[in-house]
Amino acid sequence: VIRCRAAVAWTPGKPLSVEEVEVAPPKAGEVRIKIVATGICHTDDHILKGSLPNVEFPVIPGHEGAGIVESIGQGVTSVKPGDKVIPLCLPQCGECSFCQNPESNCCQKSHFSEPQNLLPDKTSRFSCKGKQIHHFLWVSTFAEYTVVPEYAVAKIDAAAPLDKVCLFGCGFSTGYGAAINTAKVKPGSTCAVFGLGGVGLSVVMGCKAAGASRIIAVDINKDKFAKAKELGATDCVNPRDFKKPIQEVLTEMTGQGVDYSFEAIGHADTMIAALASCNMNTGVCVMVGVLDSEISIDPVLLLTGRTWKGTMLGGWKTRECIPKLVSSYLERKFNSDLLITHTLPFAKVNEGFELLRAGKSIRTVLLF
Ligand code: COD
Ligand code: ZN
Repeated sequence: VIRCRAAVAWTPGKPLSVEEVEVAPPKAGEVRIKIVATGICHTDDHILKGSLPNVEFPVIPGHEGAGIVESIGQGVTSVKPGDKVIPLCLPQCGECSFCQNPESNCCQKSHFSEPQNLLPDKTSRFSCKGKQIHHFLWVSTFAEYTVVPEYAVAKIDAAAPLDKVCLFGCGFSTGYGAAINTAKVKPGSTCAVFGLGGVGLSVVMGCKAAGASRIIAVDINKDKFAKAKELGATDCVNPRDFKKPIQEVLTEMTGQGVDYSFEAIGHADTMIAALASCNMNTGVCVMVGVLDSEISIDPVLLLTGRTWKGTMLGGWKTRECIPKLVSSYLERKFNSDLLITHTLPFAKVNEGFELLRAGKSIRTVLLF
């Protein structure tokens, strides 16, 4: 058993509490990882608020980390102690029908099929003050050591800087893949990206890499626009600057509406606006954000031919593709470092959340 620091969410609505926790050794088929760096994603804030379904308290959040294998359980063959890895909040078991389908990445061992609050044997490896602590999406990267199933670990290049590639555990991969894999943005096309956080700005990078000729970035916080332009946005629009609905503004700007729209905020109204912003016939709208409520839409929006899709971790088959993305990063095919605005010691995790809520950070990376 290892004793180390972790940030525990004891109940919804309270800040995280940095505690000493016990982390049990990995059982058969599991890997214990020393987390070196972890990003703060808005989804972690949803946990703290208690607004994410199927999460059980007390819990150790965090799902955007990178680290080094400390020890392995019986039967683990794909990684060994000392390997650099990214724990995967979307696993790739390799055996289910979705893993075997080349078109899909939503492994049936994902949290959506069965809550991942405990490891597959239905026990936790974490305890604190005599209490069992739950895992989050198995990965719980706000802990100095964490235990995950082997099929939720991606081995990456030994040269990868862990304080940078931790973003590939969620934000960068989700946004970049939403453009490249889910929307399959074509060269010369027009795109609109709603929400310029770490995820939305990664969508902007994906649209640019795919050769989009116009990328319209939409946010109510104009302080996000400079970074969006740096990453490839050609126009920046603040919905609050207009009286008419943003979908009308975008339709006027583009004639018929954009070819591809993306929602990376997680609100019902912006999801409908994003859908209505892509052109009525061949337009494709990708939902990246998780909803805070249900939505109802006019079916005519789809009847005319629009496509409305969602994406899980950008459509990447995680164990296979995340290491390749890391290699592309090392070859400087894109610069995801630009998303990191703050780096803080782990003890300042709550300060990191304050920066996110205040709209002052894109990604804060916490270092153990
Ligand atoms: N109109 C325009 N922009 C808005 C509005 C609005 N009404 N409201 C908020 N925004 C902007 C904010 O100013 C901010 O710039 C941006 O939206 C949101 O950015 P962040 O930094 O708060 O959030 P991210 O990028 O870390 O995460 C956004 C998600 C939508 C991905 C996240 O909240 C979410 O829903 N995650 C679950 C879905 C998912 O795919 N998860 C993958 C694993 S996490
Ligand atoms: Zn995330």
